[in-house]
Amino acid sequence: MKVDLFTFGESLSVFITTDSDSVLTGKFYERVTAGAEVNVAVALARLGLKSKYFSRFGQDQLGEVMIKDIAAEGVDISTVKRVPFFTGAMVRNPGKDAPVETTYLRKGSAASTIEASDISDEFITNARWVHTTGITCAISESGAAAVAHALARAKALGVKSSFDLNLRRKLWSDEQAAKVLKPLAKDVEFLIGGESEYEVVFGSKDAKSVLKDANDRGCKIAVMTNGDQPLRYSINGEFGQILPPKVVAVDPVGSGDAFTGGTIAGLLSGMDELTALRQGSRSGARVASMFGDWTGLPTGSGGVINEDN
Ligand code: KDG
Repeated sequence: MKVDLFTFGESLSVFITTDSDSVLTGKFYERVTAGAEVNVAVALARLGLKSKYFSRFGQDQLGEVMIKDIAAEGVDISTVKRVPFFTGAMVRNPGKDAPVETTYLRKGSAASTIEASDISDEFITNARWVHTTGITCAISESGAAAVAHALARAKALGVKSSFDLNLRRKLWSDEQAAKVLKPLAKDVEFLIGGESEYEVVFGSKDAKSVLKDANDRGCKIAVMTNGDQPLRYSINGEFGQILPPKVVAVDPVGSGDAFTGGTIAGLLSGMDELTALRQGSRSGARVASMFGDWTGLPTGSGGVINEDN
């Protein structure tokens, strides 16, 4: 059956201290499932659309519980692979009084063995939209090849796609990231990045010129996010900005994915680009106002946020 979104990447078990705002002193942890791509898949499912997510998980208990968490959100996870490597994790503090500090336990993880042959044409032709991120490119060379393959096949098969630069400086150097990500940031319907991500990949954070440059590279909707500050966009050469709804920021982690998911869902529901970006911005702000990557993801139907959110 046709799905609205196909995405793939690494899901992590995120261990967050509950008794202290530092991993250095915390003794108790809450575990949740998250990851840039799966967050987008869940964002669409919450809005009543059909998401399919692929990853490789370890043959371990963390893999098992994470698959259950994702399936419980209504995301189609039926074609994931279980491989003889460990399931990745991340350890962090909640960031209530101190800045969020993250540690990854993911080098050599199950998901880092994702490869281009995992992404069959069937996954792509059975979807209305394909979403990828720079994180999959950072976790391994085979992951980067899988992203390049998925974007190329989506283009060849006429399926709309998006690419979130999602630079993770703990995973690779700026030079490595720019070399791999720049050639991928082209010919997508929707390109997303933060100010410093554009600076690393495109060598400039001047929103007007760098977003126009992205349009010229075939990215129809190019967006530069900036936390709770106005997000800048350029749609086919038309530049503008959107002020995100004001909220008390509790946990910004995951809000970028909520923005992306809310926007893609809006576009798939038939909204014009600007209305879809506004919906994305609303979704991102809501997630930032609550703790956790999935907690604040709004509900809706047909890709449109319900008014009571
Ligand atoms: O975008 C939110 C992600 O950063 C978080 O869920 C963990 O995927 C993650 C990562 O690689 O940092």
